[in-house]
Amino acid sequence: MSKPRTRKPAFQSGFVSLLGRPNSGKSTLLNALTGMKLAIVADKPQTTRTTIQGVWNTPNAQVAFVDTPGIHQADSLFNRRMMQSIGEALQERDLLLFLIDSTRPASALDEQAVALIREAGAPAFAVFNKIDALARKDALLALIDQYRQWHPFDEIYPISALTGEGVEELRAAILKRMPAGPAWFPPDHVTDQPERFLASEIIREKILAITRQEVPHSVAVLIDEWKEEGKLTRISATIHVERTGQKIIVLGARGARLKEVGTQARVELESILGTRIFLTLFVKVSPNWRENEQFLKELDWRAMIGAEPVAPTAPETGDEPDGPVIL
Ligand SMILES: Nc1nc2c(ncn2[C@@H]2O[C@H](COP(=O)(O)OP(=O)(O)OP(=O)(O)O)[C@@H](O)[C@H]2O)c(=O)[nH]1
Ligand SMILES: [Mg+2]
Repeated sequence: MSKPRTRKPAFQSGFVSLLGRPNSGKSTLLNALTGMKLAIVADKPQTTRTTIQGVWNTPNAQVAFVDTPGIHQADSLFNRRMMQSIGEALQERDLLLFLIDSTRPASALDEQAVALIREAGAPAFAVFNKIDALARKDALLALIDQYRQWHPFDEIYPISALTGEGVEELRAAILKRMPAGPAWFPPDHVTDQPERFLASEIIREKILAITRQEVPHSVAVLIDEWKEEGKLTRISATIHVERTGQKIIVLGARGARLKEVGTQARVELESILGTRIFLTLFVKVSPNWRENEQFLKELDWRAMIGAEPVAPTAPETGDEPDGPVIL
């Protein structure tokens, strides 16, 4: 008698975009789903400025997650670019995850954000995040009802991207929705962003963590130099701000704040890149960079690929760069 043949499950693969209003926890979830620090996180809105891919590999499946900037009203050239990248992340996806900060009441802006999901026409889950911080769980039910009225989401998941609560259930549900298909990326491909972009982001994350008000939106970090010398990587970067007052804030008394930023960034980069890092930071006032086409081009890592380190040609600069602060 012949043995009954067991059929190997078909390989599944797909693209899943993470969308939602600023600060809802999209990047935290990307990192949780992939188990890696791929996107920076801050308690400020509009932290993520470009789409960032993170690939999750299992023996039988490959899911490419795409983190996006928070859906917001664009008021500068830079913000319009961010909204364009969200538009791209809505196209041809197998699944959309719409993240909601459950600790905040729903507003008209949230309804407008949901409208983007409706227009995309792809299957979508509503992911109610930050349930660890909910004072009253029954408030969540009312919030879920509200979102259900706005859009017939395919599935609803309450989670905490921070503590991991509900993330495994979400992951299993995502997998069920992935179509049969080949692995689109080699198994060691974890992200599309180059190391030098990640480095500039880690530096920006440390600045966001220590500055308030208008500074986070005004900060851009460009890598000027990246030299690998055996086990040592020399990185030099310029932190661009829009005004002299912001430069003073970033520098701190006798450069102490900048030094702290550099130390924290270096320690994290050494652990991510697995090399010793020699980091040099400069601060420069670059008025109006958010409206400067050329500057935004340099900021876009997709334009950096294959490019040799370039000295940032900042727009009419207010003054000379400060530094270097060597760490
Ligand atoms: N309590 C709690 N905080 C969370 C959770 N997920 C994210 N946060 C916090 O919420 C803040 C925003 O998180 P991000 O992951 O940067 O949010 P985002 O949606 O990517 O934000 P943008 O990139 O600005 O659109 C950070 O302070 C996170 O630590 C969660 O599940 N619980
Ligand atoms: Mg983000």
